[in-house]
Amino acid sequence: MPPKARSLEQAYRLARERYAALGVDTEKALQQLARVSISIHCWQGDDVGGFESGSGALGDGLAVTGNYPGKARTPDQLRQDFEQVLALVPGRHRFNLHASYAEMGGKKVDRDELSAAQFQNWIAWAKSLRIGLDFNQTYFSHSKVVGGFTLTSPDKAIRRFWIEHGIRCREIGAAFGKALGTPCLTNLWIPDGMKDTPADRKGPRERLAAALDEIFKKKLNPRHNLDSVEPKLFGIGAESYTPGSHEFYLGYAVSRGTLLTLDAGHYHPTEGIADKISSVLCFLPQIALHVSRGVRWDSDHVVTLTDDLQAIAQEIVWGGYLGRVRIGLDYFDASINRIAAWTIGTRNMLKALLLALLAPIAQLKQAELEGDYTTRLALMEDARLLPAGAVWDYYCAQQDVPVAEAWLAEVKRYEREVLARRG
Ligand code: RNT
Ligand code: ZN
Repeated sequence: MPPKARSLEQAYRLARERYAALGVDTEKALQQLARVSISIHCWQGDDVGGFESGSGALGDGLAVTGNYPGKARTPDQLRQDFEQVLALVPGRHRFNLHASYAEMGGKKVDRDELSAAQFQNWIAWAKSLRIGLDFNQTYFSHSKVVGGFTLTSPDKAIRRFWIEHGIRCREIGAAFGKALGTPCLTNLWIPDGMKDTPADRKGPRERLAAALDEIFKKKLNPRHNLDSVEPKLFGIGAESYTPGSHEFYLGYAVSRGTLLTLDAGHYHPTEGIADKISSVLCFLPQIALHVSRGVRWDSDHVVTLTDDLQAIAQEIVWGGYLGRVRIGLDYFDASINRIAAWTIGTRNMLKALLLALLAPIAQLKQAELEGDYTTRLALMEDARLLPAGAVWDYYCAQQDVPVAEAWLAEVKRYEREVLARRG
């Protein structure tokens, strides 16, 4: 065994003993972690650009800042970049596509005409990598987003166009799930809202509920496609009113049996999503997450290992919800190397889950039951500096991906050999 591998093993062995003394089984934690699939978003790779020609620039409530060189400009480049990410992240994960990543094959296919035909390359690629795909309707960057409205538009023809888009995307999701043998989550988010105080808050919401009912009318096999709806408090140009608010979609999901997507950036700046998980899971069998990091607003910064992130992971793990929460990422930073942005965020999500898996949760819950909040707080705080890093390094080595910061050298090499040559 090379000396580096030996010291890694030794550090792990010591860590395992330290955790065992607290009643925590590190082997079991790693087995559980290895079963978690993160749905990694395609849109970090190309600044939410997509591949339709002739569609508008990014807009309709989304903004990306930065112009770091080497952005993927073709589907093949995006696939190549994502394969590099997969080589740097331990575990088996999923790829989350947007409808705007359709490959038109030279034809003009508008969003209300899309079918699985435009996604055959994606399906074949996912199959070859043995990964699952998730999907999203794309209700932005398009000329039919009129006045900031899609499904809530007062114009029936606009609503009809976007309803058709919603229906088509569910069929595409089902085709993904069927071809890949793992249910596709098709997530619906619309940018609709108003900059200033509306006179009618009810009308757009009633139109939205009716439009959604049309989109979800056809029952699809849940082994192929699962639907989710994503609420939001506000957006750029929609500061005063968003019809698709949290209450709106929570009611919708519970009454119609869809999933609900909690995005970490979609609430008041100090309002986390961690506390919502066990609340909504009292009433919904499954939910989805868009793990993101807002800085002062829904800015979609790269996910870092914050207290917020750890709280989300703790809720999922400590609540026993790993099988009921579909964890996805949602951020886009064009000011740094995009492969690094993807890798940092995904590795952080996994680290947060590992920390939660390694916490002495049985003791914490026991102390709480006994009303011994002193012990609960003391244990929680001491747990922060337990040797989780050694367990993480061991896991990366076991999963055959770079240990600790070694992944960065790989990204730098890829930047020199691939990204820098893109011009
Ligand atoms: C926007 C939503 C939505 C998008 C992606 C690109 O605020 O979070 O999920 O970020 O669909
Ligand atoms: Zn989101």
